[in-house]
Amino acid sequence: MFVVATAGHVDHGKSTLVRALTGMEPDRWAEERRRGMTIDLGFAWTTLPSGGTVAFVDVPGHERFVPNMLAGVGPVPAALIVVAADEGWMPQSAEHLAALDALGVAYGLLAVTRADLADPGPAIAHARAEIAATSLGAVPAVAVSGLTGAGLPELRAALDRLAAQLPAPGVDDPVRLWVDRSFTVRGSGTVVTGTLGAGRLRVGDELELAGADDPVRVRGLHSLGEARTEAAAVARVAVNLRGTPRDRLGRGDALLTPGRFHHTDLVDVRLAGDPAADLPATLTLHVGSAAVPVRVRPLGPDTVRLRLARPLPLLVGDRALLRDPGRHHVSGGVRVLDVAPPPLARRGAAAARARVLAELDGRPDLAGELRRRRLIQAGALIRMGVPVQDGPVRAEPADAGPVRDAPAYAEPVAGDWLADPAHWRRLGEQLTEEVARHAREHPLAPGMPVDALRQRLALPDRMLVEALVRPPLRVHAGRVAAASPDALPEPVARAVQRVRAEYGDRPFRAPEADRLVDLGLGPREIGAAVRAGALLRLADNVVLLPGALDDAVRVLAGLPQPFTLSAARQALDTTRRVAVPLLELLDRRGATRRLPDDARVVVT
Ligand SMILES: Nc1nc2c(ncn2[C@@H]2O[C@H](COP(=O)(O)OP(=O)(O)OP(=O)(O)O)[C@@H](O)[C@H]2O)c(=O)[nH]1
Ligand SMILES: [Mg+2]
Repeated sequence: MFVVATAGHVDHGKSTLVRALTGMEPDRWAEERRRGMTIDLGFAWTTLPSGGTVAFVDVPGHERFVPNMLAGVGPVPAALIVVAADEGWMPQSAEHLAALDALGVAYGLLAVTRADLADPGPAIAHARAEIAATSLGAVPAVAVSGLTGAGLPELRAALDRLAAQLPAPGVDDPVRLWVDRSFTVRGSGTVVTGTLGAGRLRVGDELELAGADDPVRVRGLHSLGEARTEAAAVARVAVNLRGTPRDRLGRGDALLTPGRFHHTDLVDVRLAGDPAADLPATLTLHVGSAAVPVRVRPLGPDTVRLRLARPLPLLVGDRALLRDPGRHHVSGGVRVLDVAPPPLARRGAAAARARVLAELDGRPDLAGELRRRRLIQAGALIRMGVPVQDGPVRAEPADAGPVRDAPAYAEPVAGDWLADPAHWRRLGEQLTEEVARHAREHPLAPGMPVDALRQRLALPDRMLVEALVRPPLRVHAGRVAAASPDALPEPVARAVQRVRAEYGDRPFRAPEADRLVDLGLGPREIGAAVRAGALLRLADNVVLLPGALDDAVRVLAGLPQPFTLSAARQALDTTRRVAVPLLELLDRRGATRRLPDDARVVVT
């Protein structure tokens, strides 16, 4: 299926043409039929000569109903522009065309209707010239009469050719279904309709609805009047929602694949074409089927910041339209550059931001996003419309070209955190410096707490601190410190050296308490040396050199088993002060076992 929206001045024969092509009535309301004028969107479809299906979104031409028209064309990438042969190009012909241009619609057809009333030649020439100057470019033109049926076969063939040109939809992309109608069906509840431009919907799916805490559930699906279990883009769909009251949603809301869209009320955008210098401070932003008042803050020559009156699920690269509802005037198209822009608090921030925006073109750019954001979770980027790994790239209008040279994949640095490589390197260096500075200022502390580092480096997650730690640094017990004893503060290292020199040949003699004081080894210094593996602590103020445990086991194994404390003390040539805690430590480590009579054996 492909979907085409009509466009054109009031009374130029859009609905008549749709009716003649499909045999269906696009004017759904009695009031429309009574007044002979379309007020709201109409929907109809037919089979083309190729066997394919075309669905029409028929829009009103009257200037009062331009917002309805925009809700219809917003999600639709192709247009059937209708001009009456006897009236020619008119104000809403121009406004509708400006809207299509602003939205970047690149596929279309011109139908000059009422060709039974006047020579269609001049209207065709004028309209084609106007259209050629827009995103639609040169379009095929067909002269028709909705009254006599002349030209309809040619128009059907032209619709088939148009369908063949349209880019294939991303059927695996996330769903963003802009609601254009909602109503209640007795016995079924709330039903919404829309044009599914990408992705697929299935009965039973859970979808996200902006502003709702709970997901909504698809209870039933219809497309072209028939019940389906699944509908894939492109399609007109009617979605029956389970347990969602009718007043919870309506035109301008969107049903979304959960977790794939960022709801934003602040976007930086580029104005298309030659932006008017005097853009009003408040305008209406039209995107998808939504129309939201916005405040406009100029940034660069063609870039502005928009503050939306309510958040919308927007993606980088989205096309939208700004309109001045008071003046019945399309101010122009915009392309979304950033859906999570930084606040502009500091002096000069707006100018700096304008320079950044000058470099952006609305094409998702992973490397650029990482450079600007430095550190971000992959999920957050995906919700902005920036793919973080190889995958289907969103269908782009013809002018957008291929996605620029950017790494198609970024390796997370921790969890799902992605980092700009240069920033990550700098953070690593900063961490090393912070740990060294901390060690200088607190020489006896067992390293710098991970949380203190997280704060110093302004990191959002402890996990990132731990991922930044590289040898010789290591994380131990919530602190980051050098792993090697070489990192001992100089006086402690010297004291340990003295202990080694004095006690190296009497490995089971521990320095007396007053000797430790002489050496400058207080409890904190001993703690630092023990953590660095330079000393072994048996009890308060009882330390040996590392390796003493293994040596002791060797000596004790040479004794007749079991052995007493006194035998051990003599064999080790030491005192009770050392022997008692030493044996207890060996017991705890399972190297010796204490028997009921207090004798011990070496466990082999
Ligand atoms: N003679 C002749 N009359 C036509 C033709 N197409 C439409 N009309 C008449 O023109 C009038 C307007 O036609 P619609 O189809 O309602 O026009 P529209 O563009 O849908 O109008 P809006 O939806 O209100 O913008 C009706 O009276 C139609 O009967 C045509 O090809 N030939
Ligand atoms: Mg109509």
